[in-house]
Amino acid sequence: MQINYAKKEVSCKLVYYGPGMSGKTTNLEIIHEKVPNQNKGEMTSIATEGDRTLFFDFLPLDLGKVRGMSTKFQLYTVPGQVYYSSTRKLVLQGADGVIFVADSQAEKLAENIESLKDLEKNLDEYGLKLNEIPLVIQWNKRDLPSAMDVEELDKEVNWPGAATTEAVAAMGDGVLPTLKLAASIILDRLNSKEPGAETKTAKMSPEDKAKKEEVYVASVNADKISRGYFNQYCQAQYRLAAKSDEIDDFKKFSPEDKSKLLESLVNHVLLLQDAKSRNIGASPDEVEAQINAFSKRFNSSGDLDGYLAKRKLSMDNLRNEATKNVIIGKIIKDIIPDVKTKLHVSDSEIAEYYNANVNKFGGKDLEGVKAHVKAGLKNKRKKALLGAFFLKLRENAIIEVYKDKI
Ligand SMILES: Nc1nc2c(ncn2[C@@H]2O[C@H](COP(=O)(O)OP(=O)(O)OP(=O)(O)O)[C@@H](O)[C@H]2O)c(=O)[nH]1
Ligand SMILES: [Mg+2]
Repeated sequence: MQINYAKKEVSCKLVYYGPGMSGKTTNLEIIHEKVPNQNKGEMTSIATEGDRTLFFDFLPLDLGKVRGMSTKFQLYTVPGQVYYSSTRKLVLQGADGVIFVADSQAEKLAENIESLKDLEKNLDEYGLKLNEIPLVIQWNKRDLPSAMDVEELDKEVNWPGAATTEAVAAMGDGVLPTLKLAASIILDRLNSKEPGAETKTAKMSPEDKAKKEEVYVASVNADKISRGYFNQYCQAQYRLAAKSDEIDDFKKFSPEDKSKLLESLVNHVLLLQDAKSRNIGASPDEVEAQINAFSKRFNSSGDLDGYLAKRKLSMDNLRNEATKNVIIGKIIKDIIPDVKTKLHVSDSEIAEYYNANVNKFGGKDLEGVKAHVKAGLKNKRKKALLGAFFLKLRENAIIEVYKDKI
């Protein structure tokens, strides 16, 4: 939650979570349709392939004044498909509240439970608890014949004891009440500098308190980067780059290294934001193709598993990297249509580099190192192009880095 006292403005992030096809995007579409124009911004969706959400949907909303403060809500949905676990985690970052859209159909019970557990796990990584964060569970698709009784659903799914609503999102029923309920719980929280809340805080152990007060290391436009997420990013980057025999369980970084890693994470977030504004995403097939290309390094998939295990990396870490690479590739094509020409390295350039650095090649002749030199020069050029691109993104962004928090 960002509070700007000077502008008397509160900005909250509310995330719609839930299994695939439960109706999260539909909720946002209905809100977009029903809310008067002056109160809403544009809805952005990154969806292809039968309208499944690939990254997230986003809708900024102005809910008017509460106690003299104007309240803005940023609504997000996550992609429900099991595959997109890392994206869900990223979207959840900095959430002030969650609406869990459950599919009421009996055959979806297991998926609902799995998705809520997934939410619990992802929140935990940000130091948040399912029964502490403002949470509303929406029993959606009440119109379908196999919809379970809400009492039954409550017993089976609602172990956090969250507030619940019923909806037929596709018909627009129950969508705004769910949003209003979630918004009121979040705003109550804002006002809860009341005695009750303080007693609760006072009772918490110092560790719990530290966990609850999320610390941010940077903000990039509307997104905030928590320290927890940053630490995970550092470990993952280290593991991706490390030589496998030297992996530490937990790598400690120098302040300089941390600063550099934070710069690169800020770039990563800028990239995702830019991709969103260009409607660019990475489809599962594209991500898979990247991973396949990468695993060609190994002889069989067993070796890829071995590589990941040695580096204590998960498939998610790899997918994250692959997704980033796919998106970078597309953005480059978008901003530099003639990228192929720009990245072309000519024979004379290769020869020139070879002649200038001939002592580096240990007596090998030009033919023997040509491919290597070519790849190196191409990489250098790619880096320069990307550097210029990130510089431009940074110029147009509002970035704050809290060095003392890293
Ligand atoms: N019968 C019925 N269908 C619904 C209801 N709400 C949504 N749907 C339909 O369910 C399908 C999936 O809805 P989405 O809103 O795209 O689902 P989602 O949760 O965003 O799915 P992912 O992006 O894949 O995670 C669409 O065909 C909707 O029209 C409902 O209340 N009743
Ligand atoms: Mg969706």
